[in-house]
Amino acid sequence: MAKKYYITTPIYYPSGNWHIGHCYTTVICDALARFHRMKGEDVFFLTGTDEHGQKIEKEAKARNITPLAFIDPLVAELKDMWRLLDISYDRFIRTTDEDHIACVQKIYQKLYESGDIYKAEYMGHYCTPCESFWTETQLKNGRCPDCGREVTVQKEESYFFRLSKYAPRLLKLYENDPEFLQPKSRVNEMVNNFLKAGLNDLCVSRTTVKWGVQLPFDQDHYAYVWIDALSNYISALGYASENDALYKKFWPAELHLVGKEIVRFHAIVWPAILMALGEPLPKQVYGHGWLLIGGEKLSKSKENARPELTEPYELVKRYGTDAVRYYLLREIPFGSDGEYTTERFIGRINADLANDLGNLVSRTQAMIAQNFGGKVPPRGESEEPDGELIALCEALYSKVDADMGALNAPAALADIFEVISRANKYIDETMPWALAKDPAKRARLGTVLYNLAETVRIVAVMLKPFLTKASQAILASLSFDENAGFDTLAFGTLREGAAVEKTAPLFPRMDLKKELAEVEKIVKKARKEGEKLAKKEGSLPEQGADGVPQTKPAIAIDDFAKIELKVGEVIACERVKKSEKLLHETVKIGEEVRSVVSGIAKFYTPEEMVGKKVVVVTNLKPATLCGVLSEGMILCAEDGAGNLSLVSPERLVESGATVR
Ligand code: ME8
Repeated sequence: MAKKYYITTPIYYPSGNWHIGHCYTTVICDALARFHRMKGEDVFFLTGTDEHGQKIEKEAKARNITPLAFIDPLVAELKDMWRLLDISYDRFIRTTDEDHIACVQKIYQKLYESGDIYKAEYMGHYCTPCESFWTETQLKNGRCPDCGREVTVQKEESYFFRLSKYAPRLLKLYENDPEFLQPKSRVNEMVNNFLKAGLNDLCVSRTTVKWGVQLPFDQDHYAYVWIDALSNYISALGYASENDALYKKFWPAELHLVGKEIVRFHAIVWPAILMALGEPLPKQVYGHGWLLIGGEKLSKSKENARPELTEPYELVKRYGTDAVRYYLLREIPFGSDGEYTTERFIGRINADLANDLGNLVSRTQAMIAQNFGGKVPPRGESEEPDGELIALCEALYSKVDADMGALNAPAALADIFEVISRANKYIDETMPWALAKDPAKRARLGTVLYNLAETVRIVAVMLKPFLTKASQAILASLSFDENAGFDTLAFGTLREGAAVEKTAPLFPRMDLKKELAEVEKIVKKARKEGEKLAKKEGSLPEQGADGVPQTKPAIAIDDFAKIELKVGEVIACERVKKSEKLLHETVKIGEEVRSVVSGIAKFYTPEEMVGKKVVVVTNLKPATLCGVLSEGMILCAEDGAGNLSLVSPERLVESGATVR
């Protein structure tokens, strides 16, 4: 029976603003899934979306639509992105899928019945954007230790999971199974920062957030999003359902690949839940590093995610699926962070794909066309330096297999490209163009070109998990089976006489300067469009023609009374995609939460805005600015030079207070 291989990505928050950082986990998982399939293993590759929780509930409310109406287009966008990147998942799970919801309810019921979930009063510090509760000691300067935003104190009757009970077993797990969590540095973090201090029981239900899975034993309570989300790894296989054949076959997973910021949930909470359920643990959780821009995590809520530059759709459109996959798989040292720049991206593609791989393929095709009428010549007798090239080709699979076993795609690609470089050097050493001039050397020329074609074929087979498009094109150009697996790797498999076609250059060389200028143009154009849209759709504050504030006619007090002004507190803030001027604030006004767009991005960063008390015009007709709903206007003072400064109450007042 074939070996099974179950691999998962985290499930994504459907928040839009996708950037290549998001693609990192999934592209690596895809390469691993494809690699294991080619080994003949029975692979199940899972990805999906994490759709419940307060954030979604609020976003939908702010737009006056249902959560699903808000989420569905984003899920479609994500699926489209995975299609563009050739992601070969076996299931795309949504936490709103019926079978998932039923499974989460069964998990809660089981844990409640076994006493691992119990009811008590909860008070904690909640970070809404991160959907995380923190204890007093975990806060950093009173703020969320993950994102630095303000937290709110929340108190309610809740259900708790006895996480504390599992701390000793978790510590043992880390002692006895060094493979469970990788890389090693993350183990130290879990053990020293969390486990050694002992664990608190985890609050696993909410009454305030209704967009979630209702608990089967208490209808007023809804599942905590992280328990809901983590359960996807087994609900997707039919755990605790009538149809649990996939679960029986594929669980435990070989690998949960996740970003380092969510290791805590996967390496502490998730194994404890599984222990409580009496189910086996995944064999490995791997916490990978981040894609950085300017030294900071590329992030949708920070200004560094310039959509025109980092949106996967744009990148694939400009450079192709393989270039984006290659960059992600090759450039970032596995386990560490890696900086993204256009220069590095173009540099990588030019050096490796256009020069090394592209040249090897096109030179081989051209020389076979020129000298052997486009047919693979006979292999003939080997002589030096053929042996070294052949030996490298023959050793390649076991090297790449070891690399992929260690999840090290950059090392696997480095090994494949070592063969490519060796083959290019082989061309320089054997000088086929000189052999072609001497009729007595025709057999030798045939051998050299055979060896090159065969190396190209082997390299193409090995590249299939990584470069999904180019590998197919190369194999097709050699009239070799595009579905070829690793069982075709023996050197000498390529048939004499097989047609070799010349293909268009696989990766045209890019001019970095031109590319940078082009990218700058795209950014400028996108920003201009954003501003135009903002002006057309909404009401950015107009200035007088010369920047001098316009004098308006006097109004009666009744006119002024028509304006409703209230104090609000900004609880979340992000930049508006494609706009230089706009910020999108989530403002809490008393009990109400509103989405507000304001033209202050040049004067305030999103991080600065969070926690600020502002004055909001609350009875302004809603408008859409750059596609984002605005349900009010934040008041600012504007100086003669057009600089804006927020208007705030001078003394501490509650949000919701009236301004008059
Ligand atoms: O965390 N570099 O979802 P998510 C590398 N819903 N990886 C990055 C990245 C960057 N700059 N930015 C994001 C969640 N990612 C939860 C998971 S699982 C039960 C629930 C990665 O949409 C991130 O590390 O915020 C994670 O692996 C994935 O994108 C999804 O992140």
